Amino acid sequence: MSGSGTFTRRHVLSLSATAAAGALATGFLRAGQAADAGGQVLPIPQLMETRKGEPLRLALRKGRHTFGPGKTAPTLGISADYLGPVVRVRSGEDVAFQVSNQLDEATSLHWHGLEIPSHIDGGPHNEIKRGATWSDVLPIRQPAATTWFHPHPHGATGRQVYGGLAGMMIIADGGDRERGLPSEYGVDDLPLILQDKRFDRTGAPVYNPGMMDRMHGFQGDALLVNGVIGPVATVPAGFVRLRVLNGANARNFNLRFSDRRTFWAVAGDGGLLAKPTELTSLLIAPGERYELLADFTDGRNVSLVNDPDPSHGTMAMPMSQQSAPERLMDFRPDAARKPEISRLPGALGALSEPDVKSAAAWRTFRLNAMGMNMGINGQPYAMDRLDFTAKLGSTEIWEIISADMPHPFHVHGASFRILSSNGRKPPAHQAGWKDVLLVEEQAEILVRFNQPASSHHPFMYHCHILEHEDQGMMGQFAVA
Ligand SMILES: [Cu+2]
Repeated sequence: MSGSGTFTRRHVLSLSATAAAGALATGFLRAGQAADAGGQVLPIPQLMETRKGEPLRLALRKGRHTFGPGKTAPTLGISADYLGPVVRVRSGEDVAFQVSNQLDEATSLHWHGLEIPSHIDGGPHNEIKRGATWSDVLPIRQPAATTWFHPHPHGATGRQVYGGLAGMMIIADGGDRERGLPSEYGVDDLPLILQDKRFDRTGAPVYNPGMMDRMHGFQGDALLVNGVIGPVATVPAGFVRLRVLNGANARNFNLRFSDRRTFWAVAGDGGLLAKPTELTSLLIAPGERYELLADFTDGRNVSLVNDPDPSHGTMAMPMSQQSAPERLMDFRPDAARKPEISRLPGALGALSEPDVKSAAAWRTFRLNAMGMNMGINGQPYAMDRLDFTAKLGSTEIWEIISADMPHPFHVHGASFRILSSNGRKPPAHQAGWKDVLLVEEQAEILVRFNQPASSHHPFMYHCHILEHEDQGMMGQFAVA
């Protein structure tokens, strides 16, 4: 068995005893650190909101951060030591941003999930040089959703995101109270940014992808929520909204509660579903977001756990080396805090059937490894090659084929509906608008092009396993 397998086994926790959750079984314990009996409190990123006449200022900078009971390590962050603030904007508003690059290298800041024109999308063509500041206004013209932002410089995205450069953006529309959805940030509306890391003996995160990591994506053996290992959240004993973002470089998370209680998906990448969708487990791929409702009305402590990844490629072999559930975090309902929401909401919004007949074109994208490169349709990404042009205002059907292993496929500046996935209709929680889809073998999506992109400044489509993206599993298109 490989070293990583041994390491994984070492921090599998007994799920029978949530009380034992304090035993943070990580590499840190090896370093002689005593485990904090309760685990760290779940960090809630600072909420940043728009104020009239003032741009939102984000600084991409170096920091120092403590991931668990261990030494503080050098990290990267966005106006923070690790990760960034949660930026909350309103649907319909124009939001001015100033993004300053205080790193030692060039970067960019991509607004993942925002439907905005390509010249402000923050892709590889939007380079922010070392020491420079990018300023522009983002017109928010889409429904309420959970989106995020992270660097996208070609070839360095994996390293920069792994270092800590990522933040969540919430698009709000003011309708949550009426819908009966929890919306008090940090109380019953919690951001959960899921990641994984490898640590060295000093507790510093390591990013040194070897050949196997470049093939399969760089996965860590310690699981993090909002930048810490095994945190604990105290929550009202009612319904709580969890805005889950998979911000890992390559790992799929397969979530469930330790007591197998049901929970509900209320939104996917692009916004609300028609109604809450009951689930007992949820697979979430890198780049994807789901808004979940968890029911803590029984007042019992419960853990969120990660089961082995069931996804498989054309070889029908599970990708996961993990063999047992691993604890992600604990929830402790506080009966003294009166819950704002104690009932499951009914209808959330209207969602029309995908209009397949309207499609103006059909395209096929085959995602494949090409020796030491990764590519799409036999070509690695080239910044000066335009792969195609879509018509502004049109829709197209795209067939995506994962030629070897599952790849999370992401499109910039355009949302899509899933028509089929491995030959089947999508499950209800994937029936809404999306911008990332884990393609295990083959999928068909209906993509809508509402935002313009010039040939000099195209939109990206790519695998969201960041090591694959950095090695060229990416293409670019204009919309005109
Ligand atoms: Cu991939």
